[in-house]
Amino acid sequence: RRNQTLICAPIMADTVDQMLNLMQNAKTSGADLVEVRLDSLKSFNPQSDIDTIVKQSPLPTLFTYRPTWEGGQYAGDEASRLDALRLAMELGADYIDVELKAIDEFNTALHGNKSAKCKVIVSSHNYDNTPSSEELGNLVARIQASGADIVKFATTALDITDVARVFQITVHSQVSSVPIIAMVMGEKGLMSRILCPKFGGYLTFGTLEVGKVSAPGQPTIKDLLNIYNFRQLGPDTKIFGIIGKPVSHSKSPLLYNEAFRSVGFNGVYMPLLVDDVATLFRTYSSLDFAGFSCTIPHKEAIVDCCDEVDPTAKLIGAVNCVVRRPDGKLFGCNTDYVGAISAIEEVLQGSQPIMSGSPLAGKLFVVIGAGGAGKALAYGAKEKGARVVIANRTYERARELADVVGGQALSLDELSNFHPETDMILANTTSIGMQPKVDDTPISKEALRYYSLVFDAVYTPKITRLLREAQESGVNIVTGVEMFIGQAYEQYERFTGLPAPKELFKKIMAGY
Ligand code: SKM
Repeated sequence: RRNQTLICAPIMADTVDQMLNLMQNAKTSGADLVEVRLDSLKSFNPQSDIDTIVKQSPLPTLFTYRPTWEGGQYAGDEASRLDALRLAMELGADYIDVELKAIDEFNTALHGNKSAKCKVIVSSHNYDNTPSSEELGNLVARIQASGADIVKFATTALDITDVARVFQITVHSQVSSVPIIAMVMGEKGLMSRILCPKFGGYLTFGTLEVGKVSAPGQPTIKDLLNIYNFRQLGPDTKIFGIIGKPVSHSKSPLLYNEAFRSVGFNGVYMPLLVDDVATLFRTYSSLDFAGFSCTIPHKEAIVDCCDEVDPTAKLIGAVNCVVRRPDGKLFGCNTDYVGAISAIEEVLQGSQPIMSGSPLAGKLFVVIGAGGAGKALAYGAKEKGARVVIANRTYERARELADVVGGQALSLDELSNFHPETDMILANTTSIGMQPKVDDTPISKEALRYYSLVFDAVYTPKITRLLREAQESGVNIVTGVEMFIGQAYEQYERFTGLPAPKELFKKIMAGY
């Protein structure tokens, strides 16, 4: 274990018995403490219920009784609420959470009888946004001045760069020895929850089950421990991530984190829900942020955000891998085309006698989509000697890409009736058919018989409707999973300087 940061499981249930069960689960899952959300109880007898919970909890307890005016469920009078928290303190709670807005009243009622064992967390929640650094600094000062043992504030991420201001405050609190819990809620704030140990946060919240959150954006304890290697994170841990929008479907965190762990590489890899890459890079410019993968829809815009771009990626016009050099400069390259083209070649090779040169040479290669991945596939196919056709929803974009690679352009509507010959290759590079819209497909099933191989860059689900219909038509398929694994090899090598664990990557993806 490389850090002291605790994992706290929020416990919300209708009854005390259910709470006690969940608390056992929390312990089994690896949590360090539980947050008992008294406001979730349907009926509550303060004296006996708190006593039972304190006595029977398998883990240290934090009692929270969140009122509706701070985002909780308690709608009763304030005096009874604060009485219950005081009672929790008397009955042996390890921590209680009192809202900043209520702390003066709480302190007055306490008459200086603070239990020595119980730490008071004074908290503030902002469900609208993340204020400026200055405002956050003032907030922390006010919380500290209230007599808090531990400062807690949670804000809401409107943009992933909001998290930077909160990290800054956490680091600063370390310097002045103020224990702090600082979270940014929402999917765009996820890294604030995962990276607590790197920046020295006192605790982070981890849920028992997916979606059973007490505040937006909480990861599960399982993911914190098993995916993000939470106990191994520390000040020197390098940060990596996949830039995308959407991004929660990405399997990249599964691949890289497990591979990092297998060789003891001190890094963590996270999903980064990004609106604007330029702003991301401008904000997270330290050497800590060591590398990025990039997916839909940012692969093209990211090219101009890099300090240097590999010549092939520049030709393609899309970058899916960025590494930070020791001098801080960002270098972008494209590992997609090698990943996809080699997977396709492998299957084509399998059905033909071994020959020199690429089995793609001379084939009619139809690419659906003219975005980042479309450009990579078109470039790769062209380089292997195929004749390239681009089909895209917006015809003009198809035309532009076709002009670059010297091919033909179609609108997506024309695709199902396009079959100048048989034995063609089809590659979908759009997100059509990706979860959750798994019933979508870019081409009619009837048209698939003109193809000898169909590839889909979508990998969630592994077998898209397009691939299923290709299989039903007796056509060879290459899944997005194969491309996904292929493109990850080079990224891993660039991120770590180590050889890619190819077998491990295949094993991880086979299990999904
Ligand atoms: O090019 C890759 C990207 O590097 C990672 C990725 C993902 O994690 O879903 C998908 C592809 O766009």
